[in-house]
Amino acid sequence: MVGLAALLCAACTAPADHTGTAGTYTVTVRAEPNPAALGDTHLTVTVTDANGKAVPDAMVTARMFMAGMPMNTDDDLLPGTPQGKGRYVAAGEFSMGGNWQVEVSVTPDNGKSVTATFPYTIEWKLD
Ligand SMILES: [Cu+2]
Repeated sequence: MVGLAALLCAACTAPADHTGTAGTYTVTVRAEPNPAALGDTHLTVTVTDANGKAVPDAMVTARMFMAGMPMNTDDDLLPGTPQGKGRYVAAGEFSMGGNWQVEVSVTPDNGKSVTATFPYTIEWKLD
């Protein structure tokens, strides 16, 4: 995990999907449990193209890291499993509380990788 400077993100604490842009794609990330919490998580990534159509055949990975911390390794590269209709699912873990980044990389069949990065604030669970 790694910790960049804390990003201001009002939406992070709401149980909402994160949506951003990767190249010409629109990428939406939902973490389960939702809102994201300490421990194992499933990330569902939805990719649509500039016309709003689902992109079902890209290679999608999600890298979970904390800026400034050494947990940023290739081990955190999680292959997304295509679920059809432009949805991809990856398993991962928020292994500590703090400010996380989830970097989603989309590589289309015939193109180069583009990325979108989403901030997640994870609270320590004290139970
Ligand atoms: Cu960390």
